[in-house]
Amino acid sequence: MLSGCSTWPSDFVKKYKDTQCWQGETFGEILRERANLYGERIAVTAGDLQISYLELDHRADQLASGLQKRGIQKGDRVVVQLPNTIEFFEVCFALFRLGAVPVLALPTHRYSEISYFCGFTAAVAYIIPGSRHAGFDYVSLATKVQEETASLKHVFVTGEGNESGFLSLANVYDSSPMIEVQVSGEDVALFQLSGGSTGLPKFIPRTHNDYIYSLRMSNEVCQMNVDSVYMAVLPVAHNFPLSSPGVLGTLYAGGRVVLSSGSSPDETFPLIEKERVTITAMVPPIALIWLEGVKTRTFDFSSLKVLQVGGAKFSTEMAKRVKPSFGCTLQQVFGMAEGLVNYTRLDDSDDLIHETQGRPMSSYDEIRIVDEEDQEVSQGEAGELLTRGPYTIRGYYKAEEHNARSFTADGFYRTGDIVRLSKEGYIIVEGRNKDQINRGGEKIAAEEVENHLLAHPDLLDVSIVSMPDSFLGERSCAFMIPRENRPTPSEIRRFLQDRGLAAYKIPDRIEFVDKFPKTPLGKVSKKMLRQMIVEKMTLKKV
Ligand code: OOB
Repeated sequence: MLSGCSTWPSDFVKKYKDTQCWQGETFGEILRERANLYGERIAVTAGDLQISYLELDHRADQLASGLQKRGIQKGDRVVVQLPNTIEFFEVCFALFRLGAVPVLALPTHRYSEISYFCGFTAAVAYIIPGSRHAGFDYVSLATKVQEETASLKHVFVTGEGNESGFLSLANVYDSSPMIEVQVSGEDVALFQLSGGSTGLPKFIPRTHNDYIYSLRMSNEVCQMNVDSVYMAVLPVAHNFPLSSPGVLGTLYAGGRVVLSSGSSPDETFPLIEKERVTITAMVPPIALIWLEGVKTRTFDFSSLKVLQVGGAKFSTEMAKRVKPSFGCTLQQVFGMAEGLVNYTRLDDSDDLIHETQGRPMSSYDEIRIVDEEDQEVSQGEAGELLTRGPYTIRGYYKAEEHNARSFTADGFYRTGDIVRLSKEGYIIVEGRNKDQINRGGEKIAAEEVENHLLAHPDLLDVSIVSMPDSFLGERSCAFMIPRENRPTPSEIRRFLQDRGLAAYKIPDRIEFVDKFPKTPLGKVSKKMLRQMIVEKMTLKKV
């Protein structure tokens, strides 16, 4: 395995192989098999563009060959920051074939995140959209990052036309065959990024074996098959639309992926009708917009069978509106890039679908719900969810110290989620004991943003907490103790933007205080800060 990654102990490896969870398949081989099986059938549609299984297979080969000629080898890390385009698939499958490891950045990541991803993983290449995407100039970002990152030999840009000075990916495809690379199921296929609760994001190594197993199980639970049409609304680099069952599950099943460039009803509803979409996935705020949007628009949703909602808690009240509004089954999805994914089942009772976040997709998933002393709570009580299983990692990449805290001695991942079990054994997410804000599915590690703010010369101390929000579920609120000069909130926001922090991490609200409330042990009490902001918001409403 890639150095810096923790593998499963040998008895677990044996168990997961004996039970056929891990079948030794790799993504490179899967695409080849699907191309043989489905040939001219369309694999991915994006606007007016489409690519068949056969073409995707060829294009991935040619790109792998070209990347290989430029020195990209097995185990090399490549930061991939692409929107929902066909190139995303060609790039990922080319890298899978080479045994190189895509580090899947989100399109919203900026200098602060990207420079860290490239530097920490010692990435050899960074792949970006060539033209401005969503108003952002990735070329300038890449220029700066490459100047500062010694390992970064290549920046490749996708799309038509290229005045950046970087090499166009289109010129890398090479029809001479690549030198075959031995890639095994146990190799790392890709790096997902953790939502995180500490100062810096963590890298999540997912192997071919474990990730493909998660696709197989997801496909079974979500009843994916060759007739499935999955519409990707969320950015495909994220674990949910990538693998639960997402775009990769769809390709595994021989179905068709439809890429949407946005999530608004105006973009997605006509696409559902036109492409006869059968399944799609979203975070709760998008579901809310859809539920409102459907009131004033008439489209044919009859092809839509499953609407998945996950990434953050979906309220029971909203959940109840899905079936009457769209005539399809709601599926709640509670997952994490580290592994474990819970689904409500398509034939579950309405009560389970409305009120719970599902149950683990695999019978080999082990879960424990524990109190602060790591003792299992009694049935129905709330506690922290710990998990281990055939597709849950045993450690983050090169993060020994952090791993010692995030995993138990016997390999359970501490999710930081507070959950309880319903009487049917389904999980209900109650809250969280990690220092994170879940802003409509986008995760913000409080400490990461606090560290940026502590670099501000006029701030003495900072503490960031969540505050309730009717649309996003939560937003972030930064409490600050200023020094002599008190900066204005807009100065602070600009400061963070100038440091290249992704926009969704910039605090929604800023509150100045003289001191922080403390716990009896003298630590800043985030609980009391959360109460303070709720009280302030309630007072304002009255
Ligand atoms: C998904 O993955 P991540 O890595 O962005 O975030 C994981 C965390 C969970 O630990 C939990 O705190 C929260 O997001 N979460 C939910 C939830 N789904 C995720 N909290 C409440 N209700 C839910 N339904 O978010 C992710 C990965 C794969 C599939 C789906 C979501």
